[in-house]
Amino acid sequence: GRLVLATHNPGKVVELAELLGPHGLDIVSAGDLGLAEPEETGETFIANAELKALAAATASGLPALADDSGLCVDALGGAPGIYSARWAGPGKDFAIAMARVHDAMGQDGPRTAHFICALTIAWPDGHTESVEGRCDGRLVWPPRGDKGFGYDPMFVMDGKSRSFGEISRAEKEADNHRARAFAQLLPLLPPR
Ligand code: ITT
Repeated sequence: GRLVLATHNPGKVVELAELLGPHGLDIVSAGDLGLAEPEETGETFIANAELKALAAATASGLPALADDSGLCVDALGGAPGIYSARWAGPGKDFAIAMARVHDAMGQDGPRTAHFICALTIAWPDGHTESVEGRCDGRLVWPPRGDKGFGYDPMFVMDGKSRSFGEISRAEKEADNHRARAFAQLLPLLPPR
């Protein structure tokens, strides 16, 4: 069957396409279908994933998978959280977003943070299923490496010494918040 990837973020497309690969679905991207990006008015990751997936499923007539994710920093009371993309500004500049996080944290607080990834699959009839994955780690400064996307260069996952910006794509995809969410979503995917 066909599945719409309801995201306009190229970094997510790479990771989700890799995770979906073995499942044998025919993936179409929201961008290729010319689907509009709905405004993210939700107050939780799951609410935003649901509204993006539903908008794409309704507009396309196909099942749609959306991802809403972000970085939650303990010293900032969970910010930027659902506002992680918005902290990069209209230019989507994550060097600026990372510097904003670093400046807001100050020197002395805890360095701990986690990524959350909410995934929703929605069907054209309005049915949805949502799951959430989390990965804990700590923030480093200055950012390290140029792989990955978003906040990857400043995040070191628990158990690793290198940042998500320094490890290979395969190593990041093997275990992170998105892979953990996806593992729960697998039994809910449409058949190939
Ligand atoms: P879509 O809504 O089109 O999917 P978006 O980039 O606006 O794209 P979000 O609203 O979910 O998506 O924003 C999440 C932001 O959190 C994203 O832009 C990244 O900067 C960051 N983020 C999420 N997952 C990440 C990861 O695995 N590594 C680094 N940063 C991540």
